[in-house]
Amino acid sequence: MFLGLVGLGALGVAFGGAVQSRLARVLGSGFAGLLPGGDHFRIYSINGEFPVISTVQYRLTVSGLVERPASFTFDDLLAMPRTSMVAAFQCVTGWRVPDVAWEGVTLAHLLERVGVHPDAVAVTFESYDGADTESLTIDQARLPDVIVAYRMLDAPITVEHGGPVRLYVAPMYGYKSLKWLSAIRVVDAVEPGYWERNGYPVNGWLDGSTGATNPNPSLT
Ligand SMILES: Nc1nc2c(c(=O)[nH]1)N[C@H]1C(S)=C(S)[C@@H](COP(=O)(O)O)O[C@H]1N2
Ligand SMILES: [Mo]
Repeated sequence: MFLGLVGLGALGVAFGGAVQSRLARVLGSGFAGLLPGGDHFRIYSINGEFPVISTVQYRLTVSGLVERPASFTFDDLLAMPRTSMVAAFQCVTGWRVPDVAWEGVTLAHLLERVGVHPDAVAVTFESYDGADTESLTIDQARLPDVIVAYRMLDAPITVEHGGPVRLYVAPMYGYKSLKWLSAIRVVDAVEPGYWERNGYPVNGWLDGSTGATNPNPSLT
């Protein structure tokens, strides 16, 4: 009985999140920040999709200006050096969740594995939802607190939070932390992502959040 109730509670949270994201889309993302309950993640999906990908099916392709294009499995990622951190998550609309546990492999390590060409300028990201895209400069991508995450909140990343693998960009606003990460491409110019084409700054830098220094402060 107790277990049954716990299960139901979790379902309610997932369902509430999906409804919330639809409301947020209808009313504009600013609305999400006005919803009651501080310190809670609001669950977002641009197109209402919550792609369900098992860890067995999961692939992360890395291509573009690299020596050794690759398609990594979930187990490949687990076998790489593990980075964990506890850091806040902050949406540009105002909500913030402090002290979130994250675990994964640094993007810097992945880039090292595939061998980035010296003329690379930026990195772009694609999602299994077919809607979200993001980008970072190559220097931002190499920061030690930018990770390809496979655990969050001390558990495997749930579907609604973008599992099995999402990006976590600690020094920037939450919109940089693309969910359901499917592909990484190393490119020769910064390509503004979905949220940037809709008005958010390409830079997305959170001043003073992690003590890191923005390697590309002139980007707007
Ligand atoms: N694929 C995808 N990634 C996404 C988003 C999205 O809608 N789709 N929303 C972004 C925004 S604006 C925020 S604040 C966070 C929210 O993460 P959460 O849904 O796990 O709370 O995800 C980011 N990554
Ligand atoms: Mo956000």
